[in-house]
Amino acid sequence: MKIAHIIPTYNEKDNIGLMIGTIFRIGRKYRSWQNYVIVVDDQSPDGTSSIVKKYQQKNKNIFLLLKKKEGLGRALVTGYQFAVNKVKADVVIPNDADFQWDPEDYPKLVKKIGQGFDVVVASRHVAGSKVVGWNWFRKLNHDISNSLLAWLVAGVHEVRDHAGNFKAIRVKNCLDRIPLVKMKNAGFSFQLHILYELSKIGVKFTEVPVTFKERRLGVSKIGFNRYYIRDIFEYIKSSIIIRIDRSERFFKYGVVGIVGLILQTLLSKLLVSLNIEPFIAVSVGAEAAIASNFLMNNYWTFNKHVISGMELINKFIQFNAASIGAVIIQGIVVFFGTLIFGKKAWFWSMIFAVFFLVIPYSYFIYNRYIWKTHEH
Ligand SMILES: Nc1nc2c(ncn2[C@@H]2O[C@H](COP(=O)(O)OP(=O)(O)O)[C@@H](O)[C@H]2O)c(=O)[nH]1
Ligand SMILES: [Mg+2]
Repeated sequence: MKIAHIIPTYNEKDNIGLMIGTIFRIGRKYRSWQNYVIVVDDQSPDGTSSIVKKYQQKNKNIFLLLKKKEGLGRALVTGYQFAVNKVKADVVIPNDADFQWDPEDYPKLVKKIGQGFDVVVASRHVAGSKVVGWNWFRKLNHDISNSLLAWLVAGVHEVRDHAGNFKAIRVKNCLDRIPLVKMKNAGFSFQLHILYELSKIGVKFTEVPVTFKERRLGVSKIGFNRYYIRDIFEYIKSSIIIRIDRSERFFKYGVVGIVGLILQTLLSKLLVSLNIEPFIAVSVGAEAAIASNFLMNNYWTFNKHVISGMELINKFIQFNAASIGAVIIQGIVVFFGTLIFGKKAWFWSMIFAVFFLVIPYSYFIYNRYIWKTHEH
């Protein structure tokens, strides 16, 4: 198993060598692990990179990515992309250089990946977690971004600690499905954004309790400077964008469903009034609703990924194949409903079928098949 450790650095000359050494020392205890360290340095003026270069001479598994000062978020995107595309890692583990997150904990994270979890977050908010030495400013800063913004405003509930860097992420079928190129976060809002992106593709999350310590050497980059203010605003903006993204889709989804049901009712009513057997009328109506749902979802709900031409036809056939069960369920229920209660019962039979059978059925099918294929 290839494990890529991503360490963003800005003025970490006192920590980076020790961090690289510690990661490899721990890794050697596990025979089947190949460890790689990717240091993403924003040309730190303190000469962090020259220390990394020294280590590189003895170890081929160390990479140094040098870029201009663009912030933590940009550094992490660069590191993640390198880990996925160049190192072709199986697991990615970002961590800070300053030992606040103890690298000794990383085997615990990897083991959870081995147990089938896709995203394993080192957490300060689960039973057994501990935080040492936070002052009121750090605590307030964390509580606002974590509890107020990430949990309440953005509504990301897959984990309780959204703000930390230290985590393990499976690459195959997980991180490799995230559009990293589109992530533009400059600052620490990257942490929330990546969790949100991962939550959207429906992977398995877990949290591992750890002790979060004080920085031993060097200085924190957090404090009142122009980067910090920019990052705070970016975090607020990200939280709101995530909330809108979520609720907008949920809202549109509901509207599409209602429009489909109205269309189906009108068409079925028309056909019944033309003396067509109700179970056939309802089946035709159901098919019309499927077509309407499909087109509205394509051009409205998922308007950022509109498909067209041959692909639209292919997808429609796929969508129909998945939805055919819904047509059949309604046909059968209306057939027996009218058989037992008379022809007039067609409408309530249809409503019963839609709410108690078709909606749960579609929910299952969409989650299982349609969104899977949509995400790629
Ligand atoms: N490449 C890069 N790394 C950064 C930047 N800002 C912070 N880091 C690194 O990100 C990690 C966490 O930063 P730190 O200053 O400890 O933040 P704090 O723990 O919130 O006080 C450390 O390894 C920093 O060197 C940046 O702008 N660019
Ligand atoms: Mg730190």
